[in-house]
Amino acid sequence: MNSKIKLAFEKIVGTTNILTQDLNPFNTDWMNKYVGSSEIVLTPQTTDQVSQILRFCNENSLKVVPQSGNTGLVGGSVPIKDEIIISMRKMNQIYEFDLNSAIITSDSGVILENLNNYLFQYKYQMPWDLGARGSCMLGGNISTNAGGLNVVKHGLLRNYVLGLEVVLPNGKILNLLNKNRKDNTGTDLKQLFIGSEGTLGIITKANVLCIPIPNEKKVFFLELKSFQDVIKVLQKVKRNEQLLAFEFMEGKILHKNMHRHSGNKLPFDFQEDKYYVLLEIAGQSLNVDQFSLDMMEFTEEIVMNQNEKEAQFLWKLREEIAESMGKMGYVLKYDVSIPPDKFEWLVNQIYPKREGPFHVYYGHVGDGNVHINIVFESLSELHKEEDKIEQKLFGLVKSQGGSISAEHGIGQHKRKYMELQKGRDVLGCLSEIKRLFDPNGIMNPNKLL
Ligand code: FAD
Ligand code: 2HG
Ligand code: ZN
Repeated sequence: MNSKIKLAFEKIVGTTNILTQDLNPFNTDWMNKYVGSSEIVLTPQTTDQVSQILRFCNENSLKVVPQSGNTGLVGGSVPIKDEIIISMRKMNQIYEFDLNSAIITSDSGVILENLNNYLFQYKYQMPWDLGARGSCMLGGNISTNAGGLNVVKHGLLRNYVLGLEVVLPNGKILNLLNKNRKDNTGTDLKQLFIGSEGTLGIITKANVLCIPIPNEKKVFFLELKSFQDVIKVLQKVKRNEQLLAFEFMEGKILHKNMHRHSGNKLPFDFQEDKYYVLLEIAGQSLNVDQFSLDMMEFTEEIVMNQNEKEAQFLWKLREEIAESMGKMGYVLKYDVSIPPDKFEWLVNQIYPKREGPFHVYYGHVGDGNVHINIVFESLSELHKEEDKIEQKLFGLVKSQGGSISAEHGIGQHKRKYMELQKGRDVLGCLSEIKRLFDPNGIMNPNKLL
């Protein structure tokens, strides 16, 4: 790193907020699939410091990558080459929670779990939840418009973000903060930054509408004989207002993960050729009996949690899948949207008779979002297969009116399929917006667009 540049950064953030050694964790993504070669990480502590950093970078054509928890799954949060990493981890102050409006105001570098811990005293919680909750941060969640485990009930993150503070690539601070539940004053500019994966500016603060912690909840685990039965259960329970989550898992992966739980009582002796569903209902005066009865039509046995510890264990079986796949090798991950009754068909098109490398499908069936994970022994093998699989998979998804990314985003992984997904006109329009905000192309280059 050029010493003049380093000196300029020292003037802005001080020596304690510059890292130049042991940068592997910042350069490498969560899957060990994308590795950059940045020589410097900046950890600003105020919006003004972020603004000064970006102004300096813009004037000197220095490229940057905003990074929060670095749990992203599309290579968006790590540099491709030697971009400067701006880590938001030290912008971690929660300012207030307003009990009248249920709106929280916070810095963007607060970890999702810490936001929930803070809100607990008010009996409120964040409106989204995901397995990465212990590391992912508010700004990362907003920049990816994260989905997660209870979208089926609460809908998407972007509906809950009421205000933002954003620093543009030229250093200008856009004050889009807003604590009004209703604000109908023209084009909603903040929406452009939600889900734009750090390509238009850096989110420094946010106002988020929170939701009450439900009085009661119940978690169910079901074993089913076929994927068609999964869909039948979905149809049966989807119109129930208390349905909070509807997650599907192939027996193949639950069976493989059984060794992880030798001391614990599993809900089932998981079979490779069976299909499993985790359901949660939440609210007041839960009608557990009626709900169980609805599901009994399609399953022989239902396991229900008896206490909070058991609920957490049932959820662990679902949430640990992503991590357990990573332990098996290098993983190609897909998170496509497609009608739920097409999940099995889609996987069978990619691997007829389910032959090929070890692969599983699972995910948020209640949202029409399936995750397909394919494991390879080496990164080179993965890269050899990647294009072939994607051309087929994304073509099929498109032919069914689906989306090549339901929740993880585009990052560097799916960038070349944006035209297939969006079409030329829409992509052209998005590129013009990018040029307007970032004419010098310094913000997270070669990601998304
Ligand atoms: P990062 O990974 O650091 O960054 C993500 C993107 O946002 C990058 O492009 C980065 O440049 C940009 N960015 C980060 N901070 C800012 C900022 N302040 N301003 C502007 N741009 C910024 N995702 C889901 O949607 N649903 C899930 O259910 C889900 N489950 C997961 C489970 C596990 C175990 C893991 C590892 C990941 C999971 N993810 C899931 C993916 C990931 O956690 C989400 O994308 C999350 O929102 C990323 O947050 P982060 O703080 O780690 O952001
Ligand atoms: C989940 O739902 C996450 O568990 C991760 O979105 C999915 O790793 C994956 O493919
Ligand atoms: Zn997911």
